[in-house]
Amino acid sequence: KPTSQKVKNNWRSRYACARASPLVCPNQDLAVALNVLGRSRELDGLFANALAYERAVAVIKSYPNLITQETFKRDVAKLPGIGSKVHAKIKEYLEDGKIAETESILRSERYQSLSLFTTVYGIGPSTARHLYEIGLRTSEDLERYHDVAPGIDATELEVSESQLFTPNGQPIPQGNIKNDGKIPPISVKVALTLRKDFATPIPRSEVEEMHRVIMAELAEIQAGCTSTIAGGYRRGKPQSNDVDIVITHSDVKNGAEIIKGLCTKLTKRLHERGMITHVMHLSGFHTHNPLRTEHWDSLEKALTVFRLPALPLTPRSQSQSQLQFGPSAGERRLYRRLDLIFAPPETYWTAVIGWSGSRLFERDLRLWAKVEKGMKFDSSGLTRRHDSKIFVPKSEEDVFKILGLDWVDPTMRNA
Ligand code: DGT
Ligand code: MG
Repeated sequence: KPTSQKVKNNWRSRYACARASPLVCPNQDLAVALNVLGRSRELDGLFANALAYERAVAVIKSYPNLITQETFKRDVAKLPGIGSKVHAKIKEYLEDGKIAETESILRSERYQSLSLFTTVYGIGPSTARHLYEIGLRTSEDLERYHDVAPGIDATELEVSESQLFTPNGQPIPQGNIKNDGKIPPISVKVALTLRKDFATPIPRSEVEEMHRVIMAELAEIQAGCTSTIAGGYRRGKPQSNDVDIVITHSDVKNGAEIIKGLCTKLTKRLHERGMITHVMHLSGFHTHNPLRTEHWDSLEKALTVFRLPALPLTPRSQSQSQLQFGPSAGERRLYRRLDLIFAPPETYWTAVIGWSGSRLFERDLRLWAKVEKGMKFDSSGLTRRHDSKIFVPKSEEDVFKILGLDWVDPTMRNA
């Protein structure tokens, strides 16, 4: 990264993409307390409300000083995104050291149940509310309702794994969640089975190991590919919920042609190796996915379930794994959510930015491009609106330059 381009401390901007947002900010406790309010609005389906809180939290995350009565009045109260409701909550926090509504939400059975239900892949806020309304509260209730064994977990998959495989990269619908007849990308039974694995955060070392293994497999099918681990990992999160890898080809001239169909080929290969066990989406076709309704780009991608092979039982690996704190030889590896995104060289950098997040940073990048620059930004490219002129950025820095934004390091995109 060029050190010459320093981040301008533009914390007053209304756009998250023009501010520096560290992973942990000087007002972290306040941000966390306000975030609970936003999350509860989201679980209640009040998305405009939730977004308002999300914006306010992001504004606070970029504020570089400790918020006190004085700095609140002087700076924070005047910032865009701090409306009257949030204003009152911050005031309360400064006076009492806590927000009463946050405390009561965290204690409430409804919030706890809805939060729990949405940890199951494919269950969004509206299905979660339905399950709550018909009387479900705990994970045991959820298991009983879906007729699966109490305490079911991923070890269940070991025996029946062969039938879960997805030949031709096609997802096999394994059942049906009773939410308006929509077929989930993976059955509720499988999702329940994977719930605990998915809820276990992925340490950076495992993200890197997955990336290594995947790129080695890709090199067997196609030489010359390059990649970036995007997502929360790139923003410096010590642990991630899933792994997002953006891939292109180093041949700038023929890369677009070379990567065509490569996503499907790689997915199949990883599937044959036993590493990809489920596919929720593969470029070319969409399965219904209630969690990703917002914004789709036109890149080839595979949204999958992935598992590293168990470490071999050799004396060498045993002594190695005693040294490293990782999994020991023969131990079950956890199932992980893996997204593979293929971009032609021309749109590689917009894809990398588009998949690095955070969600709000991306949202404001699109808004900034549209409102301030008359451009259209998304992971699959950068165009000028009035004449559809296509920009071809040569680097990540170039994207910021074209958009007229100061450089924001990925680790400062945690809006
Ligand atoms: P986490 O939860 O630790 O995985 O944290 P993130 O920030 O990696 O969250 P994730 O993986 O859901 O998303 C990473 C970024 O990728 C997000 O800021 C926006 C982008 N993204 C995710 N899903 C989609 C999608 O379906 N379409 C497009 N265009 N972008 C997406
Ligand atoms: Mg991610």
